[in-house]
Amino acid sequence: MTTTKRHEEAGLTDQQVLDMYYYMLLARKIDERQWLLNRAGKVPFVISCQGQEAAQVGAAFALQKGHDYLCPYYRDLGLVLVFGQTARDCMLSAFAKPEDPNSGGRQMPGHFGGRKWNILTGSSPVTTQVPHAVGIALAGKMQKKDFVVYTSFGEGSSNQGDFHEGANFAGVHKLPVIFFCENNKYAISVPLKKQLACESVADRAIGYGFKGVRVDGNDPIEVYRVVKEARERGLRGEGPTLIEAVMYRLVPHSSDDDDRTYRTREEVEEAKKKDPILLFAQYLKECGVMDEAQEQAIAERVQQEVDEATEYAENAPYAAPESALLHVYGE
Ligand SMILES: Cc1ncc(C[n+]2csc(CCOP(=O)(O)OP(=O)(O)O)c2C)c(N)n1
Ligand SMILES: [Mg+2]
Repeated sequence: MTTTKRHEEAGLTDQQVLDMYYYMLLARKIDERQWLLNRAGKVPFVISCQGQEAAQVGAAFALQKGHDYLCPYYRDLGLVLVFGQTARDCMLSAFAKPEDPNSGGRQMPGHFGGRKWNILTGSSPVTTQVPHAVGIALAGKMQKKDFVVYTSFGEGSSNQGDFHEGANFAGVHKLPVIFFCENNKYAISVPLKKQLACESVADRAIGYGFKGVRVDGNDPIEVYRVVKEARERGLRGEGPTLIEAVMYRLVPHSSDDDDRTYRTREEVEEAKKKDPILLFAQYLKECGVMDEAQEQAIAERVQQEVDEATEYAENAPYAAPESALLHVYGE
């Protein structure tokens, strides 16, 4: 049986979807390794992308790398890998080594940032990245630049004032912002039904005068398609778009959380049947883009990158203790 090549209809080549698969798998395997390192007492904290890779990689492929701006959130490993961060960068951050490009090991993992990738660093209070994204878009509009700003956040974070203020301002000024909500059904232990009284996060766009779209976050091709459309709308001066990608957080909130206290194992096992990586591998095989040998080769390449990154980061030197006071007080 051959499946229609939905990716071609979306404007993606066979090579591009293979690359998407590679990035999704790389994100997953870095994440899995970091959990092992955490449990072995080698890295202090992990905050996962597991279950969200399709949405992150699909979105990243629809943006222009090195040109558009990203104001991501802590789970966006798949997104930042496509924009240029490497497995080594991520491991350096996990081990809090000074070579970490995000912050020299000074921030928690997941605080992605780097001028060379147009990734704006974030802070720990959730949703603060949203008004920042809106501000960058306003600056771009005033300077007549042709970039869009992409900002992502969880569905729980869409209840914060920062989201509503940012969305309102961007709507009024028709700014080229893509508000990308990764609805993974939980905000730590709080399930979706206790977070929102409305049907969907996407509906919130109506209140701010722009388009809201709900998309299957386990399908990178669909996510690519809607983010590409949102980008084009932004560039045409038609203002922002709110995209709600629906998925499931496959692991606990963080390495410090025990999700057995608030959700059943049956629920998690059920969600694993829709694991975006398994579904995408299946799609690529059914439409003849990837065979067993290619799948194996991608898995080996990823494994090798993760191994090398782990070894490098573990052996990298720590910062000198006296450097802890740098950038804290005026010199
Ligand atoms: C302003 C603020 N309140 C609370 C927290 C603690 N906190 C960190 S992550 C999180 C849950 C966020 O849930 P959601 O937005 O759905 O994102 P997810 O972690 O599910 O991807 C909370 C409450 C915080 N960091 N900042
Ligand atoms: Mg959530």
